[in-house]
Amino acid sequence: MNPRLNAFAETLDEAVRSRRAVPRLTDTAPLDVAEAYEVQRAVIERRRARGEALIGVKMGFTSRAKMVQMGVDDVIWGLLTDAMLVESHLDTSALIHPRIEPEIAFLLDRPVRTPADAVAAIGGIAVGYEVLDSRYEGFSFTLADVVADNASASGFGLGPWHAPKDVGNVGMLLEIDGRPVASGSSAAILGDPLRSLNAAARLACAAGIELQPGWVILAGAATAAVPLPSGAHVRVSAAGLGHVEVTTR
Ligand code: OOG
Ligand code: MG
Repeated sequence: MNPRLNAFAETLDEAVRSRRAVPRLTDTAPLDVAEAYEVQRAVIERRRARGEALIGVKMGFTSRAKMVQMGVDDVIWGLLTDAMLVESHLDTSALIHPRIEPEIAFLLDRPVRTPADAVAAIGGIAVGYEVLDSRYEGFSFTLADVVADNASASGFGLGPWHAPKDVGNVGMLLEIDGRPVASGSSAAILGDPLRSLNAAARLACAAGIELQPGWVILAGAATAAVPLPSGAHVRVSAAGLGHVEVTTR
């Protein structure tokens, strides 16, 4: 691998492990978006070498709310590993400056070999949340920076799986300690989260990654993300999909 890109991967991997934010890569050397995806893959390869397994894909900036919040206006994607799956507790002291956002998740029960396979491969749908933790100082980045940083992915949690159904326009609510902090509709996700699944399938196929049975696809947040404090109780719900909760310390 190009030594500049390899050094970027090392920097980001080390930032996660040491819980210390780093300056934006693009402030230190040139980086285009295609190269940034190479860095992303190299960071994931390091995690795989430590025993983590790929279990899905996350989509980013699929809603206006997210694009406006972060000042980025292109859909991106990142990879999810088993170590990112949060059960019911999360230790925020292991993170730099975590944020949380409501998501719609798809579970695949068949491989997706071509984008046309995506919708028929849906085995379940759930409400979920994503914990973001940009490795960059000030949670600030350009498009290439955030792509290299695996789209800020840090953790995610899932509510109960439901049989495939229409989730094109369901109300979503994020509450912290009983107070509503973000709300919106799943329609904010590219008009329908199914479009995000299709986009994930297109991007994965183009990158030579086959989406596998058992993998989870996070369609992207319907609302802006909010800071995730320690000692908090978070609840994310979506109409018809129930809810998921997480307690932080
Ligand atoms: C990048 C990740 C965006 C989403 O759901 O739109 C994302 C970020 O906001 O730091 O996960
Ligand atoms: Mg997200």
